[in-house]
Amino acid sequence: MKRIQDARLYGIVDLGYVTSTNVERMTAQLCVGGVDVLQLRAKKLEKAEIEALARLMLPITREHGVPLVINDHLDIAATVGSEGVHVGQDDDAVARARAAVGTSVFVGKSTHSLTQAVAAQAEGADYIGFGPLYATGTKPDYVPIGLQDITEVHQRVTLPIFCIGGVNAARLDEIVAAGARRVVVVSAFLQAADVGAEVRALKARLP
Ligand code: TZP
Ligand code: MG
Repeated sequence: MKRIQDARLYGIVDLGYVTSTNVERMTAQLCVGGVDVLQLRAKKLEKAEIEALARLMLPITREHGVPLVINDHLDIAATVGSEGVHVGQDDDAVARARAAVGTSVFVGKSTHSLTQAVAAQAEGADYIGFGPLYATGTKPDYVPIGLQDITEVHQRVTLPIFCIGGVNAARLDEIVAAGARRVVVVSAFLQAADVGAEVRALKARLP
């Protein structure tokens, strides 16, 4: 199993872009393409359906040695035995997440500023998301933070930092030039004509 500490490219199966019927196929394509970690994110689905999707994904992600992260739902992560769980600023605290899923499961936290990033590290998160860098339809209500804090967040936070929000092939060079080492890509992968090829190509360009 790949370690979150070594992960550079983070994919998300977001049910805003993928239908339930296509989750298995999309999971396989993202894994074969080369994501290092994969999240299940389903803001509008019932819990039972999210749990069922997680159970569909797990054999595929495991076959590829890719850790599966459940977004928001600590109980689902604990029940299905995913490798990771992810919480946002308005979700459960990291300590609560860890208590729910146990010490072998890594806990990620979304951050939207330098202050939140430093706080997430102090709170005991295992990695952070940092963004949205750009305006994105995947998280439409959030104000983009731009690229200017990427260098400083890497100076102040020693955890793995995954830059997120509007990341795509066209923007990758400027994101990397701004100091990013790890990225999350959602819609640019899920909407690609050839998902596997898109993942492979973007990964090859991460320094
Ligand atoms: N958190 C901050 S931005 C974002 C999340 C979940 C969405 C990123 O999606 P995309 O499509 O890669 O912009
Ligand atoms: Mg959340």
